[in-house]
Amino acid sequence: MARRFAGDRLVLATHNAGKVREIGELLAPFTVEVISAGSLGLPEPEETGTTFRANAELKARAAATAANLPALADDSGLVVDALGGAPGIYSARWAGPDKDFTVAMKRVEQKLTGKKKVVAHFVCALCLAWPDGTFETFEGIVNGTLIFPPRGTQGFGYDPIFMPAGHDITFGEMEPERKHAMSHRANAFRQLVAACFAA
Ligand code: ITT
Repeated sequence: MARRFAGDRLVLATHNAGKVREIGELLAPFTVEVISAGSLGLPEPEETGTTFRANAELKARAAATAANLPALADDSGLVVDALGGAPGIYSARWAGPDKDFTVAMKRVEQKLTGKKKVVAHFVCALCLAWPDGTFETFEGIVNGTLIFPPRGTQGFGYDPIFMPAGHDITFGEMEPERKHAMSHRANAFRQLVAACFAA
């Protein structure tokens, strides 16, 4: 049995503005006050894990301890089979110190050297941790293909090159509500809600 979330305040342990927006939208139906990591001045822990799950747990547990409140962290990324799973857990790092995802998407395109239909998936691990050290983790994925050049200005990160399976537009071209109906993050979030939030 997963531990239930009984509080009314939650720290969102991410410094990524795209995630803050999306997780904020997913949490909107719940009566919980969301406190940003930035407003508490929480440091960004070094992501030393070798899996999405491990990195989500490390970030959530560090934030819960530092803030003395339950904390929710997200570790996610783009997994490209033809690149041996890259950029994977290093998805943020491929954007370089300036966090420029035009650069990151270009790097992916260059490494694919002209391959046309490339399958890929996004992964999202969400971890809810409590100050006493307990935590619950959930993972979601969404399958799709990559398309170049990038399309659309919605979303964030690698969204403009990712076309979810069964759709003919990229996440970058999709309204947020449609992305939330199928995304890796929404998928992990549904599991979290069912296990920890639902009555
Ligand atoms: P935090 O650790 O502070 O949460 P981060 O950006 O460093 O922020 P990650 O290490 O989890 O987070 O990096 C994941 C990267 O994968 C992220 O920077 C995005 O570029 C990309 N990514 C994750 N989810 C995505 C989505 O829904 N759409 C597009 N790109 C996504």
